[in-house]
Amino acid sequence: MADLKSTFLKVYSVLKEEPLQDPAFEFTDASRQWIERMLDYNVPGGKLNRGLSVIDSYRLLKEGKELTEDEIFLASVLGWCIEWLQAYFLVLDDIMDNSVTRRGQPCWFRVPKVGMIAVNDGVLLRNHIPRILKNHFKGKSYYVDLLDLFNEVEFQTASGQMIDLITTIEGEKDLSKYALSIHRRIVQYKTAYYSFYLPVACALVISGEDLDKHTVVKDILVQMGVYFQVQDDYLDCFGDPETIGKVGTDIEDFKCSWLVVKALELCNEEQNKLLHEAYGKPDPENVAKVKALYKELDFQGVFAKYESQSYAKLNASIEAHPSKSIQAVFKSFLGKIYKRQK
Ligand code: DMA
Ligand code: MG
Ligand code: MG
Ligand code: MG
Repeated sequence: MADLKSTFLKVYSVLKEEPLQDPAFEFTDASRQWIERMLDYNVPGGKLNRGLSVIDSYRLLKEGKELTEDEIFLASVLGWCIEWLQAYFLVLDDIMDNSVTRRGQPCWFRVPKVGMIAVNDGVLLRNHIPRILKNHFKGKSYYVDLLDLFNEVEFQTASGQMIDLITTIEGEKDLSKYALSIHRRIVQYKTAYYSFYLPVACALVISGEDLDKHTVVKDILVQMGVYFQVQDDYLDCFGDPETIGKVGTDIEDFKCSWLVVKALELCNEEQNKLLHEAYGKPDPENVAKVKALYKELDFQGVFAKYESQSYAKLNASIEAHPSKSIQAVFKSFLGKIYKRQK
């Protein structure tokens, strides 16, 4: 695993040269330095779960047959395209969520002299993806399928981000609109497709599989992605910022988080009143009131129950899948996130 990660990181240092030497632009030293710093700051510093899962899944789909060096390289390129996509979404997400830190460092837009240049950096990160795909996959029979896959998933993610954001204005002063059904729609689109479906779909495409025949795979991965985002919502409030590398902002941002939806479900009249008054306010006193309320409602316990139930349900869906190799892909993914602290 440590070995896989270091192989994967070596591919980053190869791929990073491509946008720096892109013949379609006349680089100056300053612009090349900007891109290099921007990439190093935003692309490789995460857990790399999504990217590594492409290689991992590809290997499992091959059922024990060793991957060639070339196959590992191509799977790594796709893994990095997902990490690039993630970097693009996170750079913009942190601006929109008014976040402070990411991966244990200030959000990119908070770095001195970066500011709103980060918006264009996000656009550039996004533009690098089809260029990397072109450099490595043009001419392959599945090239268009890859382009189409990345386009579809990007659209779903951006649409999810939209509903995540507009729900906070629609919900203004009307917390009663927040429900599990809305939460599910938000997280399915903003997180599940790009974080769970995309890595496995990439592995399926390079294995020569037709994605249209794998709707069950998509459904299970979406279910897993929803579980993952509920964890993210939980960690936003109860995670250790040192460990998760970011400081939560969901309460301040009036987000339709799993926690607030659950709180609305479980609270009494008095607690409901407090929630309506304090939720979505930027000052630390109100945030502390909401957190205290979550603790009063025993959210550690409520979440632990959700976590074990989701795990059991996911395992049942996995066991029902006819292919042992696809089951192995799911199990590997689930094993990486079950009871995660970061
Ligand atoms: C993030 O949701 C979704 C995308 C597409 C980046 P979020 O704002 O809850 O993520 P985070 O907690 O990492 O800011
Ligand atoms: Mg965010
Ligand atoms: Mg967000
Ligand atoms: Mg979050």
